[in-house]
Amino acid sequence: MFDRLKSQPEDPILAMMEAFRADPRTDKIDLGIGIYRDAAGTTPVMHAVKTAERQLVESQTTKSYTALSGDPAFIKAMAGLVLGDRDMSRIAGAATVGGTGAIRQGLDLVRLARPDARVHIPDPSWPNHRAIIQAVGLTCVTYRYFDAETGGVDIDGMIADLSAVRSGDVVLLHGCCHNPTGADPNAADWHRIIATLAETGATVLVDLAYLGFGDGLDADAEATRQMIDTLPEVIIGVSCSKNFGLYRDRAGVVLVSAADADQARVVQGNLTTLNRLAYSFPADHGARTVEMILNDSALRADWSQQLSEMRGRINALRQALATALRDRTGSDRYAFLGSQKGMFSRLPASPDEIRILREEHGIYLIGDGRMNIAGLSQEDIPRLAQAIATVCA
Ligand code: PLP
Ligand code: TYF
Repeated sequence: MFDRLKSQPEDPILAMMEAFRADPRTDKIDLGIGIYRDAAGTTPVMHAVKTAERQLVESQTTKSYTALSGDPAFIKAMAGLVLGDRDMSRIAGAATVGGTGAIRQGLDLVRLARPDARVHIPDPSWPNHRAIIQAVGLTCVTYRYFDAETGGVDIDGMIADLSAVRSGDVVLLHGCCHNPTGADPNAADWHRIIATLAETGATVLVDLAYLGFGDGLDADAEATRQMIDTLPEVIIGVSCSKNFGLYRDRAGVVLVSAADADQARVVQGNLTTLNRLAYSFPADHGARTVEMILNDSALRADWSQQLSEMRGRINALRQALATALRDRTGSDRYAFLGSQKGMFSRLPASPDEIRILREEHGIYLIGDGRMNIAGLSQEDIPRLAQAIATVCA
């Protein structure tokens, strides 16, 4: 049996995490995997999470199974967080194993409905998107997205490619804080994107893994909300890993906006079945912690405040790095770092330059030049800027 197995390719991001761990240098800088770090270099358990977990330990009387689609109060609270006070009658939802589980269940739902669907992802995208699309047996194609010259979105190229999408296909969009480039469409761009999608009849899959890391919770949900208001079918994969700092507890939700309430009921049954086939009941601890925070005004305010401090730290690091690079290079070629959104930016560096940064300077980026800005400390910035100015042509 197992002699028939082929070795699997590594995830480039997780491979870089292992390489960093194995490096004995004490002054190494990890800008690889997308994990938020505070000024002390730690990934904190958020205050509201600690408080909610304490309350949960004290008050929980049973650990008996929840429902196949997870705790309904969690799904409702997450739907409220993402969609605001919209009518939920045509929304189906299921708790999942993190945002990855949400993307997986969303794509499996597509496979059940349209096994011949093509899924269009941005070029570039999170590597797991293509891997999961292919694993469920769907066809993966890319649309133009990033303009490496400006560090922004190639909106004309993107619109041209999306115009050619067929009805019955799926278009995957990063709802905010694009991974790996940090380049997000602006409000006018979103307007064009949504109008184009409305004409194609495609189903949209929104990946929301960084809600609250760009401009704020409501601002980051705005494009997704407009899609819900305009398009008949939208799938949303939401992760609680980054914005609640719950990474290993694996909390996430898949929300589906269907054409009407009857269709939403059928979708709900399919999501429930997909959970049963994959793992029966989804994990509850992280989901319940999130639900307790969102439904308690004091905990929610505390969480939202800490999230805005995290966002503020990332933005301050962006400004400081852009300024340090302007000073050292005497040019504005790195100004894009200051205006991009979320944790990531992509350095326009060759594979060789990225290797030199790693081998000679102990600075770990992903091979495509992606940097996790949230992995930096203010003290790292002069050394990082000097290294980039020295190594990159
Ligand atoms: N989608 C994107 C774009 C991501 O960067 C990530 C990574 O965290 C995920 C989905 C999945 O997140 P999770 O860790 O919750 O599975
Ligand atoms: O892009 C990142 O770094 C995060 C973490 O298979 C991650 O999204 C990376 C790879 C992966 C799962 C999570």
